[in-house]
Amino acid sequence: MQVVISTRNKNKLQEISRILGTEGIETVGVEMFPGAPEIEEDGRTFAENAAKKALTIARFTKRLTLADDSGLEVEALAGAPGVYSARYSGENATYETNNQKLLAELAGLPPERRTARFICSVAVADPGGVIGIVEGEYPGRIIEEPRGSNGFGYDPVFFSPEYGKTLAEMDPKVKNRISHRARAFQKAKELVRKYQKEIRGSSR
Ligand code: ITT
Repeated sequence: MQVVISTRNKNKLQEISRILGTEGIETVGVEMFPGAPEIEEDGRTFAENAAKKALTIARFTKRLTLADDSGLEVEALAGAPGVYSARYSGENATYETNNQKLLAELAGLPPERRTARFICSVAVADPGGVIGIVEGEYPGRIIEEPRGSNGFGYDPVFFSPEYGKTLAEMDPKVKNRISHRARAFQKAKELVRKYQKEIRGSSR
């Protein structure tokens, strides 16, 4: 079974391929389909953006497609950066400038006021429509200085109390087992399985 992953983010594609690969679901990135449309992420929620990304690419590729929209919600910032996580520090944002902005916004706040969570919404769609949307989250807090070099995005400033380290200090294998993305894609796997069964059933 092959599914298309509607992302242009190589780090995300790698994590997703590893998560789904353990169940024998083969992934192919949207980059393999020349001319695939760029999708404007203009939804108000992660779920809306994930659904738009999955459906647009399912229609273009005519294949079962999974898309995730993910980001960081910081409690003291009323849920920001949220759906703007990728471009938090502006048009030319990099992971580093986003982390710098986040640390500046939280400067002076004590650890107990720096709680945050990563959220990941995954939508599954075929050319006929969206089949389902699931969500996973991972709780933690923002530390004062980046630590570690694994992962991507906000990983170096996101501390997991459960493991006593940042996600960037964590073995990627562990992150791929416990993260918001892992949790959401575990649920998405079930949707893919159900879809496979129904397709097989209806072609008999
Ligand atoms: P696509 O839209 O092509 O999938 P993207 O990087 O724009 O790629 P998102 O819209 O989902 O992806 O933005 C998610 C941003 O949230 C991402 O750029 C990171 O800054 C942050 N993020 C998401 N998951 C993360 C993770 O596991 N670790 C660290 N940061 C993460």
